Amino acid sequence: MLEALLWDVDGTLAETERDGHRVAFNEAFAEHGLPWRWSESEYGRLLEVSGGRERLLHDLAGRGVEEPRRAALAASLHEAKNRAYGRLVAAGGIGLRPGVRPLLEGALAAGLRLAIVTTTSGVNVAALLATALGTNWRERFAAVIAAEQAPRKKPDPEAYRLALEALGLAPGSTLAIEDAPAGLRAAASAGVPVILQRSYYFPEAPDQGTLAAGPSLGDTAGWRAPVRPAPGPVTLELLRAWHAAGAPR
Ligand code: XBP
Repeated sequence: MLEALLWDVDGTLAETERDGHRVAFNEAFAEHGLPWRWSESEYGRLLEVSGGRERLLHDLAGRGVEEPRRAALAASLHEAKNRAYGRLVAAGGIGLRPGVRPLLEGALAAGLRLAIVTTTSGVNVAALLATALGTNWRERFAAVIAAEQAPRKKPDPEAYRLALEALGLAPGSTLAIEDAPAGLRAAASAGVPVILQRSYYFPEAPDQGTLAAGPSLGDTAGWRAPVRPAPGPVTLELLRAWHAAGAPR
């Protein structure tokens, strides 16, 4: 029986990367007097590295920035990026993706529990959700596992294992909603069944092993799923049916 929904954040709850984190990284570069900026396509390639600080370290290494300056610069840039991201989302720049809010509300009304399972810093999760759901956003979630709780980032399953532990649930009673290959791998390694909602940067993430995969929770069109959906948004009833039907492919 389905008892909890485990939500990835970036790309899944909201399209935060291109117009959120990327723009904020570029503001941080400008603030530090650095001449380079990450283009949309370059940032897409950099998303193969999970975690904003790790992404910076990777990029700085490629630009020949040596240790110990590399680590100090990455830390300072990451702090500046998170401040810029906070300002950007507080200004209402990034909303929840279609279909997400009704699913969150429907799940809570039906007595399911919600968890956040992300490799993003907690401060960024809080900034996004306080704007999208209100300052009492935290009350909706039985567990919030972010970068501080799970330093081994996706595709490592640590964040999912910690979420299951916090909820006291077996993986089979939960369902992860993810968008990126690293997230799919993290959930699968923890034994958590996954729904793949495709995102701007991962339109072609391989869907092997997922219960269902499609473009948007806001519309069942284009979904590959074990139970044929009626037209309209992806509902909690549908998620329950997919979960019940679901031996992963
Ligand atoms: C997405 C990430 C994050 C964000 C930036 O995580 O990899 O690194 O791009 O956030 P998820 P930070 O898909 O698990 O939500 O700078 O806070 O790392």
